[in-house]
Amino acid sequence: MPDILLTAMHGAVLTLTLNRPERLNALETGLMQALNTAFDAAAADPAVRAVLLTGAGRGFCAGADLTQDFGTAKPDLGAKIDAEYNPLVKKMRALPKPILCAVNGVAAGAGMNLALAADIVIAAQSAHFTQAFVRIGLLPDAGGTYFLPRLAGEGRARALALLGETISAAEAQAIGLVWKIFADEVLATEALTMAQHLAARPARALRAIKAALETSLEHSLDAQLNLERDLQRELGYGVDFIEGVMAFREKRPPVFRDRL
Ligand code: T3D
Repeated sequence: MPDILLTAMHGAVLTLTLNRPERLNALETGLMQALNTAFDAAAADPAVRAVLLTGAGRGFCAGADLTQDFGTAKPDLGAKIDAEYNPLVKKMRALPKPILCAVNGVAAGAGMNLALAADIVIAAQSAHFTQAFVRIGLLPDAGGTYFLPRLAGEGRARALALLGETISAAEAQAIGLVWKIFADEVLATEALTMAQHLAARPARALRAIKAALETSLEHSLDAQLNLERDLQRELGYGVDFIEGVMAFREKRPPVFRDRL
C-alpha cells in the first residue's frame, strides 16, 4: 500500500504530500496520525527550516473522509477532534518554522482549514475552496471559525460558513485567504522555490515573527509593543543579525546559519 503521507527533504525544506488521491486526500485516522507525527518531527529536527504542505493528484484535501466507519449512529465527533484535528492545528500554529501550503486542487471542509492553519497559502489557478461542513450538518472545525474571521473578515466568514458555497482560487485570493496564485503546471516548482527561500531566511527571526503575529490580535498595543521589544532584543544578540548587517554593508547576499 502506498504511503498516505509522502515526506521528502529538498535541502532544508520538508515537503509533506497528502497521498490519497483517489479520495481527494480526504482525512482519516491514519493520515491524521501521520500528519501529527510529521509535524512533531519537523519541530524537533534542526535540519528542517521550512515545511511545504501539498496534495497528490487533482485535489488538495476533501476534508474528513466521509466513507470512514463512524462506529455508531451517534458518533462522538468531539473525541475525534480532540485526538486528531485539534492537536494538529495547534502543532502547525506553534511550529517555530514557516509552513507554506500549496493548494493544488479542491480544499474542502477540514482540508480548507488545514490550509488556513499554514503561515502562507498559495494555490493553483484551478484550485477551489469550500467550507463544506454545513452541507452535512456540521460547523467548521480544524480552526475554521478562528481563522476565517481573522483572515477574511467577519462578514465573509459568516457567508462562507453558513452558505458552504465553493469559491475559486481568485476569489480566495481577493478576500485574503490566498497569498499568490500560479498556473497549475508551475505550482509545484514555484512552491518549492518559495519554501526554499523561506528556509534560507534567518530561522530565529522567522520564529519570532510567527510568535509575534500569533498574539497580535488578542494583545493591546502596549502588550504587543513590549513583546516586539523583547523578541527584538533576543534577535539583536543573535549571529544572524550581525550577518545581515555585514552583508548589507559588504553589498553581498547574507548567509544565515543560525539554527533553532
Ligand atoms: O470527526 C470528524 O471526522 C468530523 C470532522 C469533519 C471535518 C470535515 O471536513 S466535514 C466536511 C467533509 N468534506 C466534505 O463534505 C466534502 C465532500 N466532497 C465533496 O463535496 C466533493 O467531493 C468535492 C467538492 C470535494 C470535490 O468534488 P468533485 O466533483 O471534484 O469530486 P468527486 O467526484 O465528488 O470526488 C472524487 C472522489 O473522491 C469520489 O470517489 P469515487 O466516487 O470516484 O469513488 C468521492 O467520493 C471521493 N471523495 C470526495 N470527498 C470525499 C471523498 N471520499 C471520502 N471523503 C470525502 N470527504
